[in-house]
Amino acid sequence: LSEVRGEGARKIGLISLNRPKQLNALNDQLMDELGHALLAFDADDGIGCIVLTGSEKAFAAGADIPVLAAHDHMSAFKNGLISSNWETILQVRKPVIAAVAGFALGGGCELAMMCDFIIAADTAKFGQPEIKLGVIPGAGGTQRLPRAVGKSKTMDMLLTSRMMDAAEAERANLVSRVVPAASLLDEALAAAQIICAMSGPAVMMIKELVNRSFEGPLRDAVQVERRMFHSLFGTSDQKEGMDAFMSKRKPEFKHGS
Ligand code: DAK
Repeated sequence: LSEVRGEGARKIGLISLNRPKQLNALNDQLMDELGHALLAFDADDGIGCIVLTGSEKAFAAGADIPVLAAHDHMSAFKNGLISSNWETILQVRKPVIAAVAGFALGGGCELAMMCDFIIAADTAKFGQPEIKLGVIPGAGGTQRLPRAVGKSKTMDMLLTSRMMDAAEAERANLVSRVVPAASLLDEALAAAQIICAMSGPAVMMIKELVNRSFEGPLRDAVQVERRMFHSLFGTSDQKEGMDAFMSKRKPEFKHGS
């Protein structure tokens, strides 16, 4: 869902992820719509800043697991797993603020980290629980999370699958601020409104330069991550992990044997 909010010469593009029954699990259609909405706002001179949000219960609970579960190694490698619009957000030159309430897990956490900064509701929970499915993060999580919160917390979260609540996420610098859930959208829109009133070129240059401090080796690393992610679709643990999730039972992993 996308709409224009705010006042003044340059307004805010607000995008809301909206698959409530699946906790905003990210599938092709949603990622394509998101990609198009982002590019449309980016191209619109009347828009100065973009806010990306989800629902009260979930920003996004990750990639759509039944979609992932249908893949094998070659289909993942040849066609990608989900829409090519996964990284469209990285082409956007205007700032994108993630306003996160509830779950931001797996690809949902990775999507939030691809935004320029995260404002969290006190209900927010961040995690990269892919290991429970017998796989690893596939959209930058192994690279962007350590850049944000450091190695130890990243290892802890990725290896144990534990979630981080909003207070911990603020202490760890994953989010820029935590606000009461009831005022999340207002706070994010207020920040966006301030940015809209700033010089557009300066805003775009700050975004480009701050991102440059992360981007060089990151891209290569994410590409390596992608190939490894694809390769896990050749393991029985991936089939088992995803089947167990869909059958609502505990997985029994064979550890690659
Ligand atoms: N996919 C599909 N459906 C999901 C889902 C998901 N990720 N997460 C939740 N749902 C669905 C549940 O199946 C359930 O559906 P029904 O049974 O009602 O039909 C409904 O949403 C409500 O969920 P729960 O009943 O489980 O609700 P709870 O409050 O008990 O638990 C939860 C909420 C978020 C803790 C739990 O649903 C959960 O653990 N969800 C899975 C989280 C997860 O493992 N996420 C990581 C997925 S892997 C890539 C790009 C991205 C990715 C990979 C590659 N490339 C570009 C290569 C990303 C991968 C991932 O994100």
